[in-house]
Amino acid sequence: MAPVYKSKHTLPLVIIGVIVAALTAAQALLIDWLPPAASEQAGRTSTLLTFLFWSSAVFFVLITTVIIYSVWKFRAPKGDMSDGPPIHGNTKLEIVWTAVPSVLLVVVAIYGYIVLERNEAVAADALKVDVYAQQFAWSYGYPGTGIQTGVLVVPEGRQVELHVRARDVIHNFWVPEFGIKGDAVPGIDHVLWINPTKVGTYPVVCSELCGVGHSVMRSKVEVVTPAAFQTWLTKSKAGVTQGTAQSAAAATAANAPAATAANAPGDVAAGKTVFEAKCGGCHAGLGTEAGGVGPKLTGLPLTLAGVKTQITNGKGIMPGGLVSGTDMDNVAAYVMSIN
Ligand code: HEC
Ligand SMILES: [Cu+2]
Repeated sequence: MAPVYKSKHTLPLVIIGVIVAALTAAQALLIDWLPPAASEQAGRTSTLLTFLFWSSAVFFVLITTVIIYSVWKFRAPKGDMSDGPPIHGNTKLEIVWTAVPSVLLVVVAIYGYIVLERNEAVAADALKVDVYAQQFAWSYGYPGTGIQTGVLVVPEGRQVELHVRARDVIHNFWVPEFGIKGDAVPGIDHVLWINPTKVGTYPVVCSELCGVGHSVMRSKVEVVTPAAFQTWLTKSKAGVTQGTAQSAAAATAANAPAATAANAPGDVAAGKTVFEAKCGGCHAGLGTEAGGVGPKLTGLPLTLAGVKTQITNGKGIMPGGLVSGTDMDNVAAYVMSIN
């Protein structure tokens, strides 16, 4: 029977190609490279990334296959010290390997531009939130409401316009699930747009080395339903709670006297929430464990007044003024309760 392949190179090239393609595809498909997208921006960016990845994968497989085959097939025999045959260019090949990447690059440039344009399209009803970064904590302000929190609360399905600022050194605001990150630079108002699509709690990470506490500079973003957001906003505005949307919901569910008692000055439970948001980055295990940037706060000769002075003024690496007012009373009460 006549051989079905046109050249003696075809079969080995196909075999090597299949193996390289299988290994490449396995890496692509078996590893979760990106977290599930929780914003419109993340969805577009990961589709672009998938397109880039698979176009690269095709060329990677083609080129690697030819290289592996050539290295094996055309290697110099043992003891052969002679030069290889002189080969001077191949016009057809050169045109092809210039034209194909050029077309691909233009396609990627246009596609990338479209994604960027859509990701940064500003909605008329965007919710403006100030994001403050400082060693080693995040805080958020809602302009016109007086609300300051340690957890970013945003409604699902509405654009959030984040104004990212730094109070000391350069930090970087990053929510992996949102597919967006941006530097917080002292003196610069860096604007990021995010359209959250999925209710849930996601981590906020500092992704710019900013000092000893960098690795613990974390906070949370809660994406809640528009109704829950309104409830949280109203409660927070009234100064009833400075906690999270969940605690606001809990306060709503509870009867009125309980809600009042839970937020009376010096409340330990409320203080714990504040501690988690503002102090937990440095004091590990909610202040009960060693190993953070700051010391373990149990078994120390602390006084309530001393703790408040320390929170106001700061000490060493610990910045002063992280909390004030009711939050200060509550967090001080929490510290005394674990001490
Ligand atoms: C940036 C990291 C950081 C943050 C954020 C932080 N601390 Fe500290 N904390 C420290 C360090 C470091 C010390 C030790 C300071 C020293 O003795 O030089 C400390 C010390 C303390 C002490 C005194 C312990 C003692 O030995 O007297 C208390 C109380 C305390 N922190 C409470 C808090 C509270 C409450 C918060 C939140 C409002 C907070 N810290 C936020 C880093 C931090
Ligand atoms: Cu940082």
